[in-house]
Amino acid sequence: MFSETLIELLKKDPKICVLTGAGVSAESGVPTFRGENGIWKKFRAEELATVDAFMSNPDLVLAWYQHRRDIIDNIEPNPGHYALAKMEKNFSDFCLVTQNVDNLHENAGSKYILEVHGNIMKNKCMNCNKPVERLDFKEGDELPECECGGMIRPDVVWFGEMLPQDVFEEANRKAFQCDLFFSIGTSAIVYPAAALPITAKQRGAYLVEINVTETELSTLADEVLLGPSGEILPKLLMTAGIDV
Ligand code: BJW
Ligand code: ZN
Repeated sequence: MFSETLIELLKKDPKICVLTGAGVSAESGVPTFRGENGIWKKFRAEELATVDAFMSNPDLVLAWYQHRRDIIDNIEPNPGHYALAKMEKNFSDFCLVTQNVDNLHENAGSKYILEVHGNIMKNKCMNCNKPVERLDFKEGDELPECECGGMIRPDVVWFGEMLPQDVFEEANRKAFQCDLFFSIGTSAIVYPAAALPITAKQRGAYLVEINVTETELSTLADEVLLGPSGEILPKLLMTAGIDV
């Protein structure tokens, strides 16, 4: 199932950079964004995850985020998250970049996480940027407001918005420098995060994709491991002799 090249590389303590997406959390019960699973009340992510959607229908967008927080509150990390936390401990240069906003990597014990699309548990004022830790919103509730009068929104990155600059720069640096890059559970279509595996490959890294289906990245990858990340990652570590 795994190439000898990959197993031999893993035994040499390579510099590793991992990019995760919604598929990594799917086995925990978090819906992905795209595909049949990704539709909430007939809306696609592209219709809800924008400033325009929030400004024209804040109730709807806040209710979507509340729905997702409610799911996350009741689930656990899966073996894929735990395997990645284990990798961080086993390799001397390991960087986990996640597009996920669900905290599951942290809950699984990963320490050094670059959250390039923010975190759904955090909120902020649209006007003064003041952080607001937790928001519980029910449809029909009055809209939450900051003391400055600004609207409160989830502290995540919507389409058309810049990613947190320092976080993304660090992710880019790690992709640039790594020997081995894993793109896991992501459709790899949302930029600039989707550029990270391409950067790594162009800089000479060995590129491995783990996904239940092929993606636009598959033709560029050196190795595509088809299957659920919660099954493949623990098997990979076991095959490479990394204690799981
Ligand atoms: C499994 C599995 C299992 C299932 N095991 N695998 C035209 C061309 C190029 C770019 C653009 C363009 N038009 C606009 C853009 C830019 C835009 C973009 O990339 N759009 C594309 C859709 C075309 N990007 C942006 O706007 C970004 N900002 C930006 O570019 O700033 C510069 C700028 C400024 C001003 C003006 C213009 C540009 C920001 C992007 C922000 C994305 N935000 C979201 C929401 C975050 C908050 C939230 O969670 O609500 O991020 S959208 C959503 O997509 C979310 C995700 O992080 C992101 C990626 O999705 P992901 O994780 O890949 O999930 P899925 O569902 O797509 O895929 C899941 C995968 O898992 C699938 O492949 C399954 O097969 C697999 N899977 N089960 C393994 N068990
Ligand atoms: Zn404010």
